[in-house]
Amino acid sequence: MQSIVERIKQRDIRALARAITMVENDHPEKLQLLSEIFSLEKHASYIGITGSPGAGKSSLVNRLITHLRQENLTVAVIAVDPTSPFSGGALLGDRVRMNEHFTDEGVYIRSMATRGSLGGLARATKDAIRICDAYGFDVVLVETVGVGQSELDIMKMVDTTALVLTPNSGDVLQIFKAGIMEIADLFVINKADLPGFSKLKGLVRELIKVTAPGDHKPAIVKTISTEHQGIDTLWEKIKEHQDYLYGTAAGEKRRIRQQELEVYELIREEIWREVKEFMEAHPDAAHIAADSDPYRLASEWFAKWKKEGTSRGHGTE
Ligand SMILES: Nc1nc2c(ncn2[C@@H]2O[C@H](COP(=O)(O)OP(=O)(O)OP(=O)(O)O)[C@@H](O)[C@H]2O)c(=O)[nH]1
Ligand SMILES: [Mg+2]
Repeated sequence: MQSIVERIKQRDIRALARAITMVENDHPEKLQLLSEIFSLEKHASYIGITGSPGAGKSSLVNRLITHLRQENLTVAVIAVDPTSPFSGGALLGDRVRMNEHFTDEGVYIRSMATRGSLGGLARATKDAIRICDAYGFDVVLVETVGVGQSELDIMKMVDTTALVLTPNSGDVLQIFKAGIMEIADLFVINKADLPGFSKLKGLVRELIKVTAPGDHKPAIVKTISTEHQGIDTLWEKIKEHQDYLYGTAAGEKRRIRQQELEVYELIREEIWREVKEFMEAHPDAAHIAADSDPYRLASEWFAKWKKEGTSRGHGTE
């Protein structure tokens, strides 16, 4: 364990990859690893890029990488595709689109797979972000497809989330979905070369008026990623949002809230791990029938675990 963390400190890229695989596979020593990782010095900005399939997220990420490298910033990209169990397809596509950065040592691109992680893909992704941060990247970009629960979870952890929309795609419906306004720190209207840009911008502007009464109104950025247009503005707006987060009381409050949510989530995951192990090792464990009363069983098992399981001590594996 120590050696992996040591190697990460020494910027061994293979140790970084190995650590991410450990969190993906829910390795038994995961929490210890992450705790050690967390104690390392970090300073990365966490940026989320989300939006529907084909909106141009990878193209934007690719352009952003180029822009950030020109500013001498190092970048880790984590591509998440919850629809694919192995993310092979997503990675292949991204390899094509981010090809030019593959030999650059200041850029690391990784796609996340679900595998067996107890906390799911969202949990593993959050851990991977932290690992990239500890390694020393200046910016961690997270690309997720769509706006399902898993993406919302991931986006709650990043500093700044950009929602990518495209004109004439019915995309605007996305922003009416529950939770999306809450996480969109800025809107990117990509493919602005296609007709319908002004209409979409008007709609988004109206929506922001109604739903974001706070002191930080999300910006709307126009991009044409295929023509390198708007990327510098996008980065500027991301930085403005970072200034808000790290330079105002409201931003500070939001960061504390994010941290709280993460602690609760980790506790939930740890309790579940222990209860599950307890149940599986218990002689009566298999007695759940199709017509069992789930409420009664859940409270009985929880009570049983509290009584017998917690007193037996930990580390049963
Ligand atoms: N006309 C136009 N096409 C674009 C623009 N940006 C991206 N595209 C095209 O849109 C397609 C999808 O781009 P991607 O970057 O793969 O989109 P994505 O959101 O990463 O897609 P998934 O990861 O599959 O969800 C590609 O064919 C791009 O060339 C743009 O600004 N204008
Ligand atoms: Mg993509």
